[in-house]
Amino acid sequence: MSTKRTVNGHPYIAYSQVRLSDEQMIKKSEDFKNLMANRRSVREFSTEPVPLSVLKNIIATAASAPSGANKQPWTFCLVSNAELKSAIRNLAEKEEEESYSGRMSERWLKDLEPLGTDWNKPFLENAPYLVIVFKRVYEEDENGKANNYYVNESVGIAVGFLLAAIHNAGLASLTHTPSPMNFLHQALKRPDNERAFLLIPVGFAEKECWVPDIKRKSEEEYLTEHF
Ligand code: IYR
Repeated sequence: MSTKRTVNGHPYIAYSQVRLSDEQMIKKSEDFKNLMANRRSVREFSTEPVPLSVLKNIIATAASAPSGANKQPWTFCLVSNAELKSAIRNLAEKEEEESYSGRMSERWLKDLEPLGTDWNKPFLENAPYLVIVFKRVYEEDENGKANNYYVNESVGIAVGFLLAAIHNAGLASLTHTPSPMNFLHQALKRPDNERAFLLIPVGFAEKECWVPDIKRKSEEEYLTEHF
């Protein structure tokens, strides 16, 4: 049997799904749930280096995510250069200092208190890698500009893949949202059609690292069943 055909003039390839037994499915889904339940956002990063090939694999996993009309509206900037990390830290801290000392509401600051965040962002220099995710709002060719579809949803899904891949590789991450983050556009010399989406330090947690004792919602809170 041929594994290639044409549908409405477009090339298709045969897709064969690996079929697991119920027992295998239950075991694998349980194992993955337990793996991901152990993921935590970390703010204390060690400066210990990480092999570049690990980061390449992680980013390739993220870039395999589904997207609106398969436009893959993302660019991942991988930063390890010390001067660039330091410049990004300075620019982020300038914005964050203004946010924490006036731009954020009292209620917001109160909500963040248990997480112990402030404007000081040493992890932007300490983590061996920063992954800065850009969304591509439109594409431009000789026929002009065309908006991409479901850009936030698509890039959000890719970041979900990214965070899972980072954790699966035994590394720590933080979803950092300096606000506003357009300074990243200039710092990384991105084109007009890109907007900064998220900044993710990646590396090993400090040997002694403390994270807040957060509670996750129970199944009764996050699931409604309609059988
Ligand atoms: N962007 C700031 C503030 C911040 C906001 C939320 I919502 C968080 O969950 C955590 C931090 C910062 O990165 O400190």
